[in-house]
Amino acid sequence: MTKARYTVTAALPYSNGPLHLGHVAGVYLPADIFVRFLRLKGHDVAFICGSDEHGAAITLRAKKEGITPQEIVDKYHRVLANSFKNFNIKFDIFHRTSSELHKKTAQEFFTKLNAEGKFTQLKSEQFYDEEYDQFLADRYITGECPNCHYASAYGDQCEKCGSSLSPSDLINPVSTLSGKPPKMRDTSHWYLPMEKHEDWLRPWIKEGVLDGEQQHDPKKWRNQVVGQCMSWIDGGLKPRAMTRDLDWGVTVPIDGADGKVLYVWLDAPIGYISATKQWALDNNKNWEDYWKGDSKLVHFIGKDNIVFHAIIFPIILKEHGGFILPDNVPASEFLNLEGDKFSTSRNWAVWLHEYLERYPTKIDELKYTLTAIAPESKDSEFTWIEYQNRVNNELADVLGNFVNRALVLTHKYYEGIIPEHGAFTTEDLLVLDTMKACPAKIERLLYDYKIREAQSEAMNLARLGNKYLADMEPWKLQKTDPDRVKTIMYVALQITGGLSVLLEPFLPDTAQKLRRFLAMNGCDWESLTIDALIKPGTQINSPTILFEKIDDDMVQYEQALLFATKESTEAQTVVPQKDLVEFDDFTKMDIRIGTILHAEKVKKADKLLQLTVDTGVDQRTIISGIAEHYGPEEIIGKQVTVLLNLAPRKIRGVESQGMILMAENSEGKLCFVSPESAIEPGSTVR
Ligand code: B3M
Ligand code: ZN
Repeated sequence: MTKARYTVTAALPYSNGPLHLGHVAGVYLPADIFVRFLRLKGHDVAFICGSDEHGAAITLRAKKEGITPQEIVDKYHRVLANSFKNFNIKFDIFHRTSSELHKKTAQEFFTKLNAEGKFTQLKSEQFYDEEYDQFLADRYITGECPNCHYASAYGDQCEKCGSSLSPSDLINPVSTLSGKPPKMRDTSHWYLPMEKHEDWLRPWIKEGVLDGEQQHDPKKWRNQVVGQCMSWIDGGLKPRAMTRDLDWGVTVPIDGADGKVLYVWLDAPIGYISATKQWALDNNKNWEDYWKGDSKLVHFIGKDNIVFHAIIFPIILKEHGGFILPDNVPASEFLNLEGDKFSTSRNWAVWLHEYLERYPTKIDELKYTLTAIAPESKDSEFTWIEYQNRVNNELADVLGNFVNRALVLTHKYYEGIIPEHGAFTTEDLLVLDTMKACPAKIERLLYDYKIREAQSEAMNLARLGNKYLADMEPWKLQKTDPDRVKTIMYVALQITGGLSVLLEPFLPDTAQKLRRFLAMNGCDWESLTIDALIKPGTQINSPTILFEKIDDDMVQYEQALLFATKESTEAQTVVPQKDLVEFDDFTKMDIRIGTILHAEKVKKADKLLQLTVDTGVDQRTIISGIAEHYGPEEIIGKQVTVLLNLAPRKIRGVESQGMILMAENSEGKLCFVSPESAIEPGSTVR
């Protein structure tokens, strides 16, 4: 039977920043393990990735760093590609969505779908920055989150509570360009009428059935993936705009679409196809074999990308026609870090490229730990203590110790020549049989995307070997029964050979080292089931230490670094000082202490309270936007700071005569500025 062909993709990272361990544990490492395993099993695989170089994520970063979007994507494409290379994550290609081939491919998709009437063109109103003369992408608008009231939520998402938003949901939206409230303006876009696709999506996702044919095994899809898709579909799919008003991206290839680019979530997944095309060109392959033939398409992603890969992209592929749909979308949950979410903006992260700079030789140590704690079915957490424990107690004390004993004793007793064995005892046979059963067991787990469990199975063999040597104590027996020791060492060396194969997908550098020690050539997954994986009489090489222990200093250093960067970024969130003003300007403001006499909610305005304040000068009405922070009852009698001579303004039909001054922290929390102890109303503040 010929082996299935696979097209495996790993989410294209935005080319606007480096990778942190959360990305690695959730997407790139499991994908790499899966692909290495497939290759060992003899499957034909295309392993595809690249950088996602369009969208507002890029232009915003460019603005922040004060360079052009092109410079940003060039810079981070290099950083990303290097990190993958140095971490020994081996894509067949790491392509770019800014390439000409990609633009052409994405435009062809759009043109075909548009010509066939698969989009609907709709007019809508969209936020516009009049000062900058441009429409604002969702990310270019910030404001207060309607759910958790975080002050700096984005137009598409609140990073605090995680809810997805649209710009019009935000309270008091402002443009991140001018800092001013944006205006609504008419625009028109091409929409994908997703609601038309609910009927085939349901059975395809839930049962794996498409047009009456069994296409994939739904039991292999992770619960959270099916769950998230079904809740989207059950909530009713809506038309989604496939174009954007933005000056960075793949231009919409149609007359009358000036200033418009393809929506980044239309363009990016097509990037998998254009990357495959480029790889095929470079390697004398046929890209269509991997997208149109009988290949199994597998998308490794994080959970925030599920709907794009399991709903939107499949719709696009199906509408285009001729393409395969994903066989599986193994999405990960999130990895947390030392008790908190990874956060790029707060710099709460361990960056892969920095880890690799500091510990260029500790690659498999990190791979092992990240796979052992991989957030496969629920969120999980990385801590430096866990890393230390995994490396010291598992890699060094179990795997390293076992291999070292087996090899060192072979050199000591037999000058490095693998001995012949005598009759096997039940213990010997148990160990050998367990090893023979390993490939099938691990294989089943890997084909089911249970990568974490698969690694733990492979490590169990090292555990068994380590225990076997500890129980047999060949170092004691050597004086009394050297023949028996030959058999023990033979068994231990077979297990070492077995590990050099089983660990290959997970710890490729270590597995290769083991094979070098054992003078094995090649790595054959099926070889474990045969007797004598390595033949007696083989001369093996001297071992070196596999894993050095992680000392407390390293752990403390890393923890300190993490907490220090967090503190310094938190310090940066303080609003910078404004331009200087003259003293005369300041004295123009009449600021006094007043007492709140009465407070009530303003009808149909969630944020506003109407206050009556004794200012010492008079009793006046002030409308204040504090209703989400204080209830009317709790502030009556409170002494507050009031700007008295602010020109009166009508708010919700009521004239507000002044302003209550509030202190606001970086998260938008408001509190009163009040005198230390009671003071007469009208006292001036200077
Ligand atoms: N660039 C989004 C992300 O990093 C994204 C994935 C694209 S995959 C086609 O979350
Ligand atoms: Zn929120």
